[in-house]
Amino acid sequence: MEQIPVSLWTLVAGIVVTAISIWIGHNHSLLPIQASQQAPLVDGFFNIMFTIAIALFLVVEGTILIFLIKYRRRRGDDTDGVRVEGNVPLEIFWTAIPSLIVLGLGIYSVDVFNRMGGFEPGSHPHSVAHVAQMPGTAIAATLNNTSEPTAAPEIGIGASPKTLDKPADLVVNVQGIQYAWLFNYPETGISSGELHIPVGADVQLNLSAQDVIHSFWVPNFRLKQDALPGIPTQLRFVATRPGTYPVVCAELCGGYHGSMRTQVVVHTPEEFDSWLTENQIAQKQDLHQAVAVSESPSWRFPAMENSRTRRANPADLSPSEFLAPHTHNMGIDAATLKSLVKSQ
Ligand SMILES: [Cu+2]
Repeated sequence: MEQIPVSLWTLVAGIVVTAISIWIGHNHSLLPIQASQQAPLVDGFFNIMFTIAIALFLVVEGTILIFLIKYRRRRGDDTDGVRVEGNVPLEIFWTAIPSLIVLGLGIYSVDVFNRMGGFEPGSHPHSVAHVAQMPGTAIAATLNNTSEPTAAPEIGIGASPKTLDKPADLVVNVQGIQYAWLFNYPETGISSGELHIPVGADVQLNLSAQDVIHSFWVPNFRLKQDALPGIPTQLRFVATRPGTYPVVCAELCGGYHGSMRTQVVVHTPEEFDSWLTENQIAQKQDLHQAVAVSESPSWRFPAMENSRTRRANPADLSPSEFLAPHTHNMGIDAATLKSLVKSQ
């Protein structure tokens, strides 16, 4: 042991720490499955930061452990420890290394943000064709109170350097309300409580909020964008993997914020086309029914209709009505719930 020089030990330790850090940094399962073109960019950045964090952790905690054992107080040793004044080269070294790391990460993050489209929101005017093909859809669009933008909003994640001069393949207007997401397809007049998109399409979401700030977050896409009352924002992306992924409101927006969830369904192009056709027909029928019973609550939110489960607007429900479906799973009956809500 004593014959091996410290420099050699340090070198070996350095190689081992580097190898372990890189392996863990690229083989952890902390993040959900990637489902958008932006996801690998974000994860590449995360993995580098995670690798550095693991290396730092191993160096700091490893040194503590070695010193705890090697320099422990021996039996009968009551002398003072060695007086250490400081070490200027060492201080310069451990200030310079973190500075370089932070600077490098900063530059890298700007590059990732640029490739995600963060620097080009609203870069090109995008006019949406919203002339309704069917007699009903024009009315539906008006009643859904969807604002129809003529240019892409200037805040958010916009075109990536690759898609800079092209309009998006599909535009969806997304409205956050307490406590739901409403999706409106201006080109077809479809309204939905879930986001349906084709895989591989360049999708542009135009986000708005009716009441308070909400945040549209799809963990599998690694994308999150605030929906602000009165200030349009956008989120442009390409989904790369068919499947169903959660959409979460990531901005505390009121009492039932936690239930403000829906899903994004990424279809194959054929599936998406049949979804479009099905829903255009279904909503046309709903509209005719709705005209007949104009005061039915579902009339105000045709968006909730397409899932065929008649859900009312959450904002119109009393707390106990809203909570009823959830309490079923908690073993609370309706009467208890009512008394609980009343006693608040
Ligand atoms: Cu919300």
